[in-house]
Amino acid sequence: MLSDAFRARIPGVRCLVAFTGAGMSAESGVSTFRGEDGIWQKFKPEELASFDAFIRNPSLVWEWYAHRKKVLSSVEPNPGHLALANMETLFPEVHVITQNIDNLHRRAGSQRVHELHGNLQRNYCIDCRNPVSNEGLDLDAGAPRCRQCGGLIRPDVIWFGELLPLDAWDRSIEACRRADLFLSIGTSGVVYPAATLPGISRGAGAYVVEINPEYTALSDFVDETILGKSGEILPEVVRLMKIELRK
Ligand code: BV8
Ligand code: ZN
Repeated sequence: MLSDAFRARIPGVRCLVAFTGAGMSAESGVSTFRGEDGIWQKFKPEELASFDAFIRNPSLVWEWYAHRKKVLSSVEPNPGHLALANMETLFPEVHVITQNIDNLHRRAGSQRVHELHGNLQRNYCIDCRNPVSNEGLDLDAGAPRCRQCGGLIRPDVIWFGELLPLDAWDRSIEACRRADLFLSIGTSGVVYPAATLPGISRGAGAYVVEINPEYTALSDFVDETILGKSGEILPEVVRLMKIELRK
């Protein structure tokens, strides 16, 4: 499963970065975006995941996010999430940089999680920015209004055309530059600027390994691709890492 080059790197790893996308949560039952069953098959991203779409049709956008929030309350972290959390016991510094908004890395126990595209557990008022948790919302009552000022409440996620959270982005860039090993897991690598991270880390000297059942837009720019499902591959990678570290 692991190449000699990958095995050779493991003993010297001080900083490991795991960069994850929707495929990481596929085995938890959270659908991806661009696969054959992906949610973008039914909708176009611009139609839903943008501020303009939200202002044009708040109840349609809320219907989509309310559905995804309900899905998230019924899913669990899968063995891939748990394996990444376990890696924190093997190396001095492990960062999870995720494009996902499903909160599953935190629920799996990962401590250093950088959320580039926000988190579906959080919402805020577009006028007074009053934060509102999911518990404070009736997910079946259309687009909710702020109790303080009556403004529209939106999910705390980064839509197309919106800037990524600067602190999460800065910390991610810093971790990528320090990484000895960079795992790109379950992402098609088509959304920017997140998709620039593997190249930045490789340019700074990291060994970059992609884990995905198929080749992606990133495959030509990584050191190796392990074809398979992250929920199956990652526990095996942790088992082999432990053997290499005991030698
Ligand atoms: C930005 C949150 C600066 C919401 C998401 C014009 C104007 C402005 C910007 C742009 C523009 N043109 C292009 C851009 C940049 C744009 C962009 O990249 N567009 C792309 C589509 C071309 N980016 C932005 O707008 C970003 N902001 O640039 O700001 C700026 C600002 C103003 C003006 C100029 C510049 C913001 C991007 C963030 C968008 N928000 N999500 C929500 O979720 O509802 S993006 C969305 O895509 C998710 O976050 C998702 O994570 C992300 C990436 O997708 P993936 O995670 O890779 O998922 P995907 O389904 O594609 O792939 C799944 C993979 O898993 C597959 O490879 C599959 O094989 C694999 N898989 C399946 N099963 C498994 C598996 N792998 C492992 N195990 C399995 N079991
Ligand atoms: Zn308000």
